[in-house]
Amino acid sequence: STLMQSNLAPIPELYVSYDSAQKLKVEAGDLTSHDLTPRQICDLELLMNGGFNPLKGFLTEEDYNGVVEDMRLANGTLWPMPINLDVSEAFAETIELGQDIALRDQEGVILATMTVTDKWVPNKSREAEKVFGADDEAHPAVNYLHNTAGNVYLGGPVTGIQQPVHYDFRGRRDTPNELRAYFRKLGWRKVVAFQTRNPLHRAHQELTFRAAKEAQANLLIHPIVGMTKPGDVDHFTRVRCYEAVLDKYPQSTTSMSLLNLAMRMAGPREAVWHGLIRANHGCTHFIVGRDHAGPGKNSAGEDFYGPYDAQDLYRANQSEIGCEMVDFKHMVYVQERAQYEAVDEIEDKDDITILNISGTELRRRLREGLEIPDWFSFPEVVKELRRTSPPRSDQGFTVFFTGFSGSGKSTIANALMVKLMEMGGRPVTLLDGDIVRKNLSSELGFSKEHRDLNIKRIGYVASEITKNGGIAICAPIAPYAATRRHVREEIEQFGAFIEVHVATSLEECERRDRKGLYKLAREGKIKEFTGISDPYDVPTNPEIAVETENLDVDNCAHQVILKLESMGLIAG
Ligand code: PPS
Repeated sequence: STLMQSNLAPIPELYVSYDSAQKLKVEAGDLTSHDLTPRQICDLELLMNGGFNPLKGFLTEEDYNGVVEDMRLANGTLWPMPINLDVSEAFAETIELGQDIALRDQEGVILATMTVTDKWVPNKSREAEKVFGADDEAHPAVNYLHNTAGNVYLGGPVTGIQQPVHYDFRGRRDTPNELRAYFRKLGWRKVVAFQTRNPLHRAHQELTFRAAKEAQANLLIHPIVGMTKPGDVDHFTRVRCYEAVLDKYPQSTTSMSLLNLAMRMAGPREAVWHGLIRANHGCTHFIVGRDHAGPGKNSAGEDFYGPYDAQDLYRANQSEIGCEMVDFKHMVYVQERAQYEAVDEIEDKDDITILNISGTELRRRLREGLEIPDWFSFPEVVKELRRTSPPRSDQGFTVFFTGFSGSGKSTIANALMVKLMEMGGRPVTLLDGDIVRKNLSSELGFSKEHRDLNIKRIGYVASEITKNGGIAICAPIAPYAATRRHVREEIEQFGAFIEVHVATSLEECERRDRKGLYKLAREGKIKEFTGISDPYDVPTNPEIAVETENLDVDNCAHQVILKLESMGLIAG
């Protein structure tokens, strides 16, 4: 028959034709333009290529309210995730309703234009509560919402000019319509998608293989290469791993495509969103596991969502999602039988040995260079992971001192540097507060804005050093907890971050007053002086706090060395 299956017919995109795009691109050069953030680029790509169908642009205020309150657009359509163009207040002030703006990527290339129909200040706490389940910054998306996202949202329809440019794995990226056409061509009527942001090991291979068999469907491995949870294995490494695993499936039943989605780790809502996206990509089935897209623990140390909340919400909305749920078979390795089995199908549990290696345990073994058994993963995958995650003792790291002026940060940092250089092995760079302010941050003062800028610059340099296998020692006051946290996140992508609170009391610092600054601050001759006329957020969870009042410098530095040893960062 010529009738096309609904999951395989083309879906609407937001792109204009090639000729119009050329013209529009020139015209858009005169428009006010917004430089998209990495997350907005991901969102825009899926808006334009139909991955977020039926959205036609960034949400309007009315749609946003409906989505936040009960997962529905104003017209009643199911849509669980706010997709907003967040901008700064300063930028928003320059925009009038009805105005067209150009949306540029980070190199300045115009990807789209947008007609701004809505502009509003969202209630971020409400968004956090409703969408992510709690206004708790331990949730990566809530943290993003409060600390990275702009305070004003712009909404309105988008006109697509061109796709964001990708230089990596080009042949493995497909738009929804490209995948639909591919399935059509191969005659794949049923396709079960597997969402992942982690490397695949044998258990995943088994479960996806089984899911496909059960649904009598072909399998699409559909990993996220946009933005995942901070701290995840980078997508370059993962894709090389996926390519190795792809060979382990029966040929011609399984395919892989990369999805440039910016995840929010929103658990249940995220599962529904993922299903809608997969339906747009021509899939008929979707695997939802235990704790799907879970963000980890909240600030009280508990899980944000129940382990099966995602499956429940998905099931309740399945008919509207248009992509049937295949629930995750929890696969475990049975040592006596040397094979993986679905845990709910094992009857003789008392007589057998079930082996398992958690994600945490895997990371520990990589970090410490320990064995990763063959039953757990594929040798090719382990080899890739070891290439990117050498043992901790071969990785770079950052020691970040924080404390009041005159607390002894610089002195201890210097001693630490000398001790590390004595040991040898890695290059060491000291980014001392005073030194940084003479060069890297020479034009900055001590307002909150300038201090944050100063710390972010130090964090940037330290993250580059850490990434390249060196040791960065930083010693600024760094009075703001949120900024320290930002730096920690940036660095922990590449190596360890050791926050050292030099816990000398303000009274003691003032008594010592080594530079005579406290006296001037008391007299009002220095304004905004930390501890006197400016705040200092005492670190709540530093890796180590050193007391300088009863210990000499050498001893304080030695304490840090011991900590580094216990973390496996330096050979004992
Ligand atoms: S910050 O807040 O982290 O950006 O500060 P930092 O770069 O570490 O710079 C702190 C040093 O600058 C001197 N100084 C002041 N400190 C705090 N508040 C005010 N208003 C101020 N004005 C000058 C002071 O010598 C600090 O040096 P340290 O090494 O901390 O004693």
